[in-house]
Amino acid sequence: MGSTFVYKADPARGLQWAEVFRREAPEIDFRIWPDIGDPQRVHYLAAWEPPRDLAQRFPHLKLLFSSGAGVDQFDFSVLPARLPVVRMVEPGIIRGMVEYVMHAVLDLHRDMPQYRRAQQRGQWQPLPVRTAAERRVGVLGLGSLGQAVLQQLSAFGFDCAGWSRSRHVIERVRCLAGATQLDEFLSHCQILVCLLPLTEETRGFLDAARLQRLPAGASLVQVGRGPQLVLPDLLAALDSGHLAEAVLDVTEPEPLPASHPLWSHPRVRITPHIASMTQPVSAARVVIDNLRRFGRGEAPLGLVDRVRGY
Ligand code: NDP
Ligand code: OXD
Repeated sequence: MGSTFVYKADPARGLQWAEVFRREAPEIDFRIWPDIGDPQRVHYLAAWEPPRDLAQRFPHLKLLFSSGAGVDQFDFSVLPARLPVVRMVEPGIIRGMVEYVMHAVLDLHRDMPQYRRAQQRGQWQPLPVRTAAERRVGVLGLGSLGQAVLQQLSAFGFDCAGWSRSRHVIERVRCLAGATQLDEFLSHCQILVCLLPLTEETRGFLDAARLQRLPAGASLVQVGRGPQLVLPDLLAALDSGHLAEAVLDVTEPEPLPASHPLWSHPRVRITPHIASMTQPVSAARVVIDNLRRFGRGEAPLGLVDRVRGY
């Protein structure tokens, strides 16, 4: 019996996945939701939101892929306990995130928010130029995205640190780990980039106390997930002057209501969760590669640890 792969996310991108599967894995019957064919043959599903009755609908499912890097949108309690879940680790989404964060960090580093405001006032007002080596940048989360971002930040010459649950070793980056080194890490960060996954441990992570640990005048780039940042605490930290600027790509809720005070805050920039996106062609190739790994009895790359939640 052959295998069916069902794709359940944006159908236009699904067509690009289909083309890659047709060329590079013609033995797999690739289908785009809701055209699932015989549900008994569905062995693989890639989805942003899997159907709630997944276990009943696809009784022979062998692998569930998230169509994005995050898996916080999955309700693990309704997924069969032994079903392996794989998050998206692919070069396209990594490149997109590196671009977004580099843009945000360079903009903050070179005082562009102040120059934009000065322009609005018609003011020609040079500020001292600092070198990248004089700017301390830190990244929360040293996964596939955090590490790629740090590689580029350190190539620019920034004074870089990173923080994660377990210890990592990254060239030219001061890597700190665990609760005992969090305050030391935060006190380093004149620009803090959050690239943590959303889990029970990271919900509400960036609160008043942690924002207060950043050096006075620090800025935040939030690209992880909205519920990690306590928005009233962010507003208070900005309004007290402790935080200089915030760049938010993710918020809670999304979309942010039009009446929310952050929209008009002069020192906040908001983008609508577009820092990065899975790129269909490179993602489909990575998924095909993972199917082959799985077929050889190897663990797929990006396998989620359900206990940790990422
Ligand atoms: P990974 O799973 O590869 O990495 C997660 C990192 O976070 C790891 O270094 C992990 O530590 C660390 N971490 C997790 N929980 C904790 C904790 N409680 N304390 C300390 N460190 C922790 O994820 P990715 O790099 O692929 O993606 C990160 C997140 O970026 C995604 O989950 C998603 O939310 C967000 N994202 C946002 C996008 C956007 O457009 N805004 C696009 C894509 C992703 P350790 O290494 O020790 O396990
Ligand atoms: C993702 C995202 O997790 O787009 O891939 O946020």
